Amino acid sequence: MASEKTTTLKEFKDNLLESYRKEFPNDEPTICAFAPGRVNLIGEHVDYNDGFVFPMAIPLGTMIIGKALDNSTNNNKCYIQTLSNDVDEPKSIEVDLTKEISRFESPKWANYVVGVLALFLERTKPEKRQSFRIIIATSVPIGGGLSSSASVEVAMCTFLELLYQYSSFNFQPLSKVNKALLCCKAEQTYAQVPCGIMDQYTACIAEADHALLIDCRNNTSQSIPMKNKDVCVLVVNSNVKHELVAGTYAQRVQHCQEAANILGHKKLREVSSIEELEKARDKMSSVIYKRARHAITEIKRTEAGAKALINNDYNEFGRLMYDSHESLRDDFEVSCEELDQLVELARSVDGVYGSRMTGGGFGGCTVTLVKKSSVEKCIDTIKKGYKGTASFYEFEPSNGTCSVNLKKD
Ligand code: GAF
Repeated sequence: MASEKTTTLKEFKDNLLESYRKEFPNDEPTICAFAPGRVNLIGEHVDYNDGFVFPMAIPLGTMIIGKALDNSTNNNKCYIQTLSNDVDEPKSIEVDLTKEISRFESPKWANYVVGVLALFLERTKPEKRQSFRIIIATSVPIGGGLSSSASVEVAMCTFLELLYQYSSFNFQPLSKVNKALLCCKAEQTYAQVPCGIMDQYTACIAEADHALLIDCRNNTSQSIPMKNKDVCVLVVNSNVKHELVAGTYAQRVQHCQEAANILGHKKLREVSSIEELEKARDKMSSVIYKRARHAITEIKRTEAGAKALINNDYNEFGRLMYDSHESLRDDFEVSCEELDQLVELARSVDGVYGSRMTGGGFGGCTVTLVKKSSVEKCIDTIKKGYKGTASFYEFEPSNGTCSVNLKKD
């Protein structure tokens, strides 16, 4: 098989349970929480412009296993450990629940977890704070543009919901949308990435066999069936991570806001048409103009893409994917040589409907819509032509976050 094998949730849970038991013998965990990563089919860099995005959850994600601890014997401490091999910083941290929970300078991964913990406590105001121990594992490639960070945040929030359901009588669960908003805020404030809502929303709300058309202006969505046994969503990881990412993302957010301000709108979503931008072209620098042109056209492409998929018009959807890639490459300038090469190689194969970079950019993955019968050919062509070493995933649209009471399991 040319694509990577995806472990089932059961295998993932069994492996993590084994690691937990090795680390903490005779101390059985009680809660298991999972949240998926996502692949965005179209609608890139428009969530923070209040636009439409069209992602689906993938069967890779983050799993957290753990248990409540006795507050008094543990001095109100929480013990948090990651099993990720991708982090070269310390793999465990402690949090004191009697103190204010502030962000970590290091390890960086800790902020995705403690950010959610801090905001969860602030939002739900439980009658008492509960100590716990957790270990975290993720199957989403880090820095691959498949939203590993949101999967950690949402898995953490799901873990906390179950922890507090068990330990507090008055605990009021969060709505799915509020949960996504909380996790998004944790990323913005603790990890300090000014991201939009797409990744956390998908991890909370996605449904198996459906893609999600999310309207990021009012945080509502429509699940669109995406099960066709003849069509495959092929995700190709370029396995490159360029250094540029963090600062450049924030800069793109700022460029879009600048354009919206010049046009007299709160967000670029409010721009009625590309003509409105053209009329104001001499009021902005060419860079700001190009950023705005990407966002405005990408929002329209995403709405059109969802319609095409509803009509099973894969040719039209594929055409929009190529346009999206070109706009991200030329106007938004977030692609890179490797991603461009992957898209062009896919494009050369008969049976490929469309292909584009997916996620924040500067490395990471492409997403390709391809006839099932042409998948092997597509993988082969990329393997032969790509200048690096790529990994391949065939993804089915998956469910959002879930949790299990391990005691009942
Ligand atoms: C990252 C962000 F977290 C998302 O909010 C989104 O902006 C995406 O990049 C680009 O579409 O995943």
